[in-house]
Amino acid sequence: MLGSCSLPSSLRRLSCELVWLLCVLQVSAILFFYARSLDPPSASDQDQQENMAEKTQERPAEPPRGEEAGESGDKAQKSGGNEVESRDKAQKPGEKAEESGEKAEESGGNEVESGEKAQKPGEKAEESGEKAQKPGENAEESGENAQKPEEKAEESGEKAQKPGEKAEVSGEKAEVSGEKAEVSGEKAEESGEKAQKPGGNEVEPGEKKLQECPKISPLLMGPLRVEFSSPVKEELIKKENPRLQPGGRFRPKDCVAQQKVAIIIPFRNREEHLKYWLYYLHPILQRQQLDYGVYVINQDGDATFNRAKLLNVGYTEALKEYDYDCFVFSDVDLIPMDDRNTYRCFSQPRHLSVSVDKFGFKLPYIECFGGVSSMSKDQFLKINGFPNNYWGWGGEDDDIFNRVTSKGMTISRPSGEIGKCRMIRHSRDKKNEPNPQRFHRITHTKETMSSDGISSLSYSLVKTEKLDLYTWISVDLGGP
Ligand code: UDH
Ligand code: MN
Repeated sequence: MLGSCSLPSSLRRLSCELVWLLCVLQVSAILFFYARSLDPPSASDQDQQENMAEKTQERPAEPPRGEEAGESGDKAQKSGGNEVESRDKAQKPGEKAEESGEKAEESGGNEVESGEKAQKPGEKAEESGEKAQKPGENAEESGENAQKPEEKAEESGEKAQKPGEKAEVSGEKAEVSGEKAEVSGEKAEESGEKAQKPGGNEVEPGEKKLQECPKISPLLMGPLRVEFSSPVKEELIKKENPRLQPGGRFRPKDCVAQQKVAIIIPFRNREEHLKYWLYYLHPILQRQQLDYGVYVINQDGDATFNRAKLLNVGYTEALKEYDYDCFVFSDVDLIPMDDRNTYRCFSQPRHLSVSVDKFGFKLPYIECFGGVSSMSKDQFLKINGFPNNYWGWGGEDDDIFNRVTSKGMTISRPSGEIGKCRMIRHSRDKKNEPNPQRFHRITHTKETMSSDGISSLSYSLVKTEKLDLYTWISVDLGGP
């Protein structure tokens, strides 16, 4: 046995008890630590971990680069209260869009995009589901930095900001090499108009003699953002176009414009559309370095609408005011999406609204000449202007097409890319129902065009007014 057992019995008992006590303590200690290792984490540990997890989840995502300076959140909202993606920046109408490397092109004739569907003249394609967007940004005065026109507009999911918000500008200088292609080969095709000489060649002593503006404006920007979700106020348009003269007139201050362009808008009861048109077009036309005036030709009264006759009136009235050599005829609801689509005249009558969103950005049919078109004075007179007897919707544009081709001219068009436009969504206007006679009439253009046109135009002028942003001409056209 053990040596301790040889001690006196009291001592022996004591030492045995101590050994026993130690054993008990040791076992309890082992049991304690073992039990602890099996326990779930304490409440405090768990809280800590969950809080950590929550914090990680709740932590707001990092704002996209560049937004810290107040661009995200509530600022990134339409004036109508609809949210826009906070990372998207506002753009001025005519401001930079994303780069695509696409080159400007000039189709130079009747060429259209591949894949387009031919349709009968007189019929129009159905709407394709136009994407509403908000007005772009502040108009830009000519002379500001612009960007490469080769840059392509962001097409999908593109958002803008409410009118008046600052746009992101890439800082690149305007460079229009992309447009060279658009007008290449057109030198000989030019409408032959002589450049307007500054002050009729008279230069005051000390006055700087102005050079002719370059063939391609260095101020062009290329693809633009265009959208119509926030209404535009006239005051804003005025503020953003401080260089406009009464009547919506403008001429470049640093050079003599290549062409004097009257822009004619057929109109009745489309005030909201007109504001968008002015908002987007004035800055574009100024960047295009045109000597231009805007004429809104209002059909007074409630007789059936007559678009072509209004255009004839516009031609006549504009010429009473200034020696225009080019006429652009534009629906009030069509906005170009690229400022390289120059609102000027070419060697052949030009169709400018080549690819409209409403028609899936395709030319609805090859003979299409509606929407926005341009003609020099000579071209217009050659076809005896437009027909006066198309009352109601449709057919008049096809008649004009027939007039052009019957006189041996062709239709010039920008490329499908440069010719992109948006149409403001609208329903059919009262007193502009489809004209049932249109199919018949367009088969007789050749016979009727010499007697029906600018030569036979008659109307009564109701009012002419030079407003800040346009010249308002209200006329009574009579009726069918
Ligand atoms: N216009 C007016 N007021 C009118 C009618 C026409 O100002 O009451 C002018 C305006 O410039 C317009 C142009 O004439 O842009 C051409 O008319 P439109 O816009 O009615 O022609 P569009 O080819 O016709 O757009 C589409 C008919 C509506 C179909 C709606 C189906 N969803
Ligand atoms: Mn329309």
